[in-house]
Amino acid sequence: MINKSLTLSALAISIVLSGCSPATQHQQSSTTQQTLTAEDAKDFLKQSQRELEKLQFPGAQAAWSYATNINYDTAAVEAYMSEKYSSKASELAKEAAKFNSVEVDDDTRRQLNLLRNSLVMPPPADADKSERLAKISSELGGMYGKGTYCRNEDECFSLPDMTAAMATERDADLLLEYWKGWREVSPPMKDMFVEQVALANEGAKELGFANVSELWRGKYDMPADDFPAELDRTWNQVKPLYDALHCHVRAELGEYYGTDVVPQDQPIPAHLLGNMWAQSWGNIYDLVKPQQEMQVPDVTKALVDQGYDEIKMVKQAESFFSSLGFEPLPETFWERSQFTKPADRDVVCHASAWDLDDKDDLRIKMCIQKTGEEFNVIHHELGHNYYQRAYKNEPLLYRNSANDGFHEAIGDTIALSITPKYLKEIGLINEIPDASNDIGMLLKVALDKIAFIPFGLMVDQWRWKVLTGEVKPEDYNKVWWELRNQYQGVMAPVARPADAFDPGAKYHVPANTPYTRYFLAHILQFQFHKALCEIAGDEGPIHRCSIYGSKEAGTALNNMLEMGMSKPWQQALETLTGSPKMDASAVIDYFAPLQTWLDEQNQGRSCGW
Ligand code: X8Z
Ligand code: ZN
Repeated sequence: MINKSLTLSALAISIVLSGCSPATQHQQSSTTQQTLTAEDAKDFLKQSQRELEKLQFPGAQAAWSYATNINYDTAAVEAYMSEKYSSKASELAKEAAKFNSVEVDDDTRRQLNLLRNSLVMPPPADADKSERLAKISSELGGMYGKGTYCRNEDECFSLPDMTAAMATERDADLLLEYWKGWREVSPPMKDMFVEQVALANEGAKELGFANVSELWRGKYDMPADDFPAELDRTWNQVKPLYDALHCHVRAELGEYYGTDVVPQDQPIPAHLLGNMWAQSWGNIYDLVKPQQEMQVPDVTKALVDQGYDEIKMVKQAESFFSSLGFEPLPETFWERSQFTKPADRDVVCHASAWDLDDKDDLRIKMCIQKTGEEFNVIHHELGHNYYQRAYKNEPLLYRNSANDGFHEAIGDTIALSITPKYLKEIGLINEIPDASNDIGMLLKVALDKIAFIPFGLMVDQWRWKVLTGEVKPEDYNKVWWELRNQYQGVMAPVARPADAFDPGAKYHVPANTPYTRYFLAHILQFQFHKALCEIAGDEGPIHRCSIYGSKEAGTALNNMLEMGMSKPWQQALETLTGSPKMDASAVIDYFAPLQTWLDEQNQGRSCGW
């Protein structure tokens, strides 16, 4: 999550058009058009920016205080500020509609449109309902943050504890215990979630959207109804690689746990994949690795051996960005960030990056664990911070990424450059394994990145159905697992109880963070990496390329970041890659040797589910 989703979007801008249908809204604007000019529109945007900023920054501080110290009072202040911001933004969005029929330049039109659809959960005009929506949002986030699983009265586990256990434990019964245990956090969320959906849909309708799904799908510089086809197109490019990876992983897990635990003609049970949500599988590399001995750097071990602490991990990540020519992070970043889980209070441990004032008050909020996986997450979060800093001089409505997938892709792009060559350069390993070890390395990366892709897609396939009302509350969990099965080939390890609300056990559902962004990021980061490697003049295979130290690559990247949201994302993509089209062929190229290897391994196996 990034600061914008806590401010501009999650604080939910909405139009207050009490009792007005969209048709009335249009009529209203056409009657005022004679008196309003393009100049008026520009003035209006300037004034709106000033008014929003006044509420946005204290709102972000309230959100920060809550996320880093969950209690009764911080919850109240956060909900209060969030509501204040939304109602102001609503008023402005309503006024913006007056310019619907005024002839304005493209730039002005873009900003006026952004005012209308930067929302995530738009509140209804009714003040009580708007307050209730803010309160629910705040409470759901807190419930997730505070969540624990207690085995008995004196033995409780936090999510970071269980995340670590899911990564390293190999006892299927224990894994199942944690898997089920964490999912006890979400049934109490369900009623509020249902209410939230209804309230936000009411708000979306007042804005002229059919529902929140249409609003979410409408943020991609193309008609909302065309967007899902773009996702399908790219997913179909990657699917053969995913299917091959799935086949191999299922077969190896069947060898390890037995085919009674991992049936070879069914989806893979979700508790065995090294991750609480079975969303990335790199932690089970040792169970599925090639038979032939392969040297693959163990970054977790290297960090421990070299005595890295949490701060040193962040400093190391910062130095990568510095090597590209980005300015060091400000002193306040080090003073104000949350790097480790405080012992004395509840916090939201899920990693996020914040920009509190659109000047230079950048921070991350994490509960860092000393692992290679978290080293990547640190790069991910810093990517958000450097993006935020790069677009800070844009007008308020453009202070965001080209689309939300871009924001999620930047740090990951940098992390793709954490290659053996780079690890040697910074002294984390002593030798660069030769090319005969590449399959091991590619498999490790694919377990994280390729395994993630269908998960990145299915979360919002579920949410869109929920938000349109196509799926009713009584079927929420059933449809969740149908989609898990369909896209990922993953199944619940045990029959789920009637009151289960498993989507609520995934951070982004109670936090209302749209998830398609991560799917997009997992495609885009390979396009970015490929382009940056070319600019850096790296001539080797793309999976061995590191852009570390390339000022040329840094400048090219910054040129795109600086644009913020000022132009359609296709244009931002073209600025860096030379093409306006999202395209998974960079993914396919990157993993080409692995696809060949997987196909060989899978010969004679029956694949699919
Ligand atoms: O939520 C995140 C980031 C913060 S924006 C840590 N990610 C998704 C997740 O954890 O589910 C990164 C990858 C996917
Ligand atoms: Zn992120």
